[in-house]
Amino acid sequence: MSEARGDEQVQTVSYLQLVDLLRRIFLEHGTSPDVARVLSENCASAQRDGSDSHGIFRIPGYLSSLASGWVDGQAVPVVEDVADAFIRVDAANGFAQPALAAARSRLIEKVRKAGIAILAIRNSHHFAALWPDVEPFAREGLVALSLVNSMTCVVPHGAEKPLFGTNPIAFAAPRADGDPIVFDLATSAIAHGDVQIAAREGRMLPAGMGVDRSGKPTEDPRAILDGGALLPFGGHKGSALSMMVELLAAGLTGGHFSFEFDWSRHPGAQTPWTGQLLIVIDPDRGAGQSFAQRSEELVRQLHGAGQSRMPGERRYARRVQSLSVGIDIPLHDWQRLQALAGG
Ligand code: NDP
Ligand code: PYC
Repeated sequence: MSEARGDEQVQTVSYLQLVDLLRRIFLEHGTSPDVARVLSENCASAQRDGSDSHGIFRIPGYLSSLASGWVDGQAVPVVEDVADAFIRVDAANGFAQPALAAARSRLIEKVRKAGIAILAIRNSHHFAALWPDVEPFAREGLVALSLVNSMTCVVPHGAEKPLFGTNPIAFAAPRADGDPIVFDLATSAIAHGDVQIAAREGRMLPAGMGVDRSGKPTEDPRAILDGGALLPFGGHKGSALSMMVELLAAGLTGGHFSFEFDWSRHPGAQTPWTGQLLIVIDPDRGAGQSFAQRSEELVRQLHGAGQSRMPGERRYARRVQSLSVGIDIPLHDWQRLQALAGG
């Protein structure tokens, strides 16, 4: 049932209802059942946790990329076991999340045996939030770090034209008495998705996020999207991290750098064709004591020092709320999703 929330009519749905609708949409638009399952859970989790730039907002982009033939929704990832602590996956021009799913159990086996393992995914499209890729490892007591590069839209510090992608980094570590510590951040001053949302809502951005097509600083999201570009966060420091993401997510995996693919012949293509690196560590091989107790102590000290909000906590709070009272979706968005699923 829909109801009014302030000025807006919303439909409140359960997480499982949303997963089911998204799964039917992906199937209707040509993905395999496996891909539809993985992407629908990923996208519904982002919506559930309030990761608004990578929830249902992204569905039109997924579908137009699929329709353009740019990404293969039926791709079957090829997993190669290349060393004691190294797995490679060719995502076969499909999405990155099914590639991770295909290698995950072997990756964990290697981590348990060697103390650390690397997963290098190439020939892949990542169009989602990165935290869903790392948080589950921390829930199994492991530390995980992941990097993905995207599409050229960020001007490196001191440069004159865009080269880097928005290149997120996500990290997850277990805690003894709480949800894992997770951060997930674009190395650009703002994610491209948030610029699109601001443009759609007619909002200006804070200063320092981007430049217009002539390279002049602008707070207008439309000027950034219309031939302009983003800036790295934190000047030369964010720029160095973004460079590292290009090197590890693309250079090391065999994926494309953010500037290396040309989607101009695929009108409608929106999913970056790049690579992803995951490094997963068994932390108890380090100090030889319970890492989760040590991270708990760090959180205790951070709280004591006055930090009341840990990264990840906003999402966890939203998750609790979504799972208890449901996920509010603007009615017109819900109706559009139902139409995309074929009624
Ligand atoms: P944010 O700046 O919103 O948040 C970055 C991190 O900082 C989050 O872990 C967040 O926790 C935490 N955080 C935010 N505010 C505070 C605060 N006041 N105190 C403590 N911690 C805080 O993220 P971005 O806009 O940089 O990225 C948004 C999403 O876009 C990410 O999920 C990212 O993966 C995705 N993205 C994906 C790309 C791709 O190629 N697939 C490319 C670029 C971005 P919390 O989550 O709890 O808010
Ligand atoms: O929000 O910057 C972004 C982004 C790029 C690819 C997927 N999301």
